[in-house]
Amino acid sequence: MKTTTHPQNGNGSYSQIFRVQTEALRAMHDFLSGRGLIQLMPVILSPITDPLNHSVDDAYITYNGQKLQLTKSMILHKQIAVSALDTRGIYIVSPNVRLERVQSSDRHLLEFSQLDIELKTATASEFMTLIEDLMIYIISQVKATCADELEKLNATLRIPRRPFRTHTSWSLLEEYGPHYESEISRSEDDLFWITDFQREFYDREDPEHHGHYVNYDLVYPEGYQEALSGGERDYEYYVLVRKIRERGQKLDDFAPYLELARAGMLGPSAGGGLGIERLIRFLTKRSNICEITLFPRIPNSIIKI
Ligand code: ASN
Repeated sequence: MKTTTHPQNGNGSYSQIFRVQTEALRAMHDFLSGRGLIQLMPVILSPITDPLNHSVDDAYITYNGQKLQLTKSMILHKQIAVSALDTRGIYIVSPNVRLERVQSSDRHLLEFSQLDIELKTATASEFMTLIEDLMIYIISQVKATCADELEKLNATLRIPRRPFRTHTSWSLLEEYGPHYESEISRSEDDLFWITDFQREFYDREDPEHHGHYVNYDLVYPEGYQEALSGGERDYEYYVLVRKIRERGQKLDDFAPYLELARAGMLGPSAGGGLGIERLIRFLTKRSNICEITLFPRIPNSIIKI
């Protein structure tokens, strides 16, 4: 088992990297608040969290006899919040803990930050348009404010052109096989979308095409892979119950969320989550995600500090 060293990158580039991060976060807040979205604070402890589409070890704590999980993503709270509030949409910079089982990876951290966004009553295409504008804005702002830093980091950024190209997951599976996302990420030179994945119960099933989903991943070019994943949401009690059962998951694990659904307190929305460390890795063109965090939590290694 590896032991993580500190600091990780050892090449004096932290100050440039964190300046890029600061400007990227500023651009994110300016853009989203300018579009009328409101910022919420994160939730870290809850009896419910995202079941995810891949298995990780659960991070539980017990408090006052109650078993609580650390947040894997704020999807369920995000859906509840956007339904309750009178707003166009919400965003949260949220810490996520995912105790990954991968042996080694240049793009996974056990603890990372996710920019979670959810738009009330939006369609997938409205959400995707917002994200295209957001990514163009962040990249343009970083290019304009961090020219020296990018030069020192030897990072060249292209401003992507709209609309971003779109592929379906099943057409890519046919063309490239099971590792299609990494393969196509290497061959594209602009950000692009992959749509229609079979995954978590909260992503909306396409009512017109059985077995298809109204969801998406935004993917970086040059081999940097996934930027954001999300979808339109299912919110009706009986639909959610059927889909949780179909996935072999327990209704009890989502009881407070399902109670709200049964009371009609969830509504239609579309959203997604953008990994902040992956964004900074892409903007600074670092090869390994642990180069852009001071205290990296790397899968399958000892955490020293
Ligand atoms: N953030 C994602 C979403 O909004 C969920 C996730 O991270 N698994 O759909």
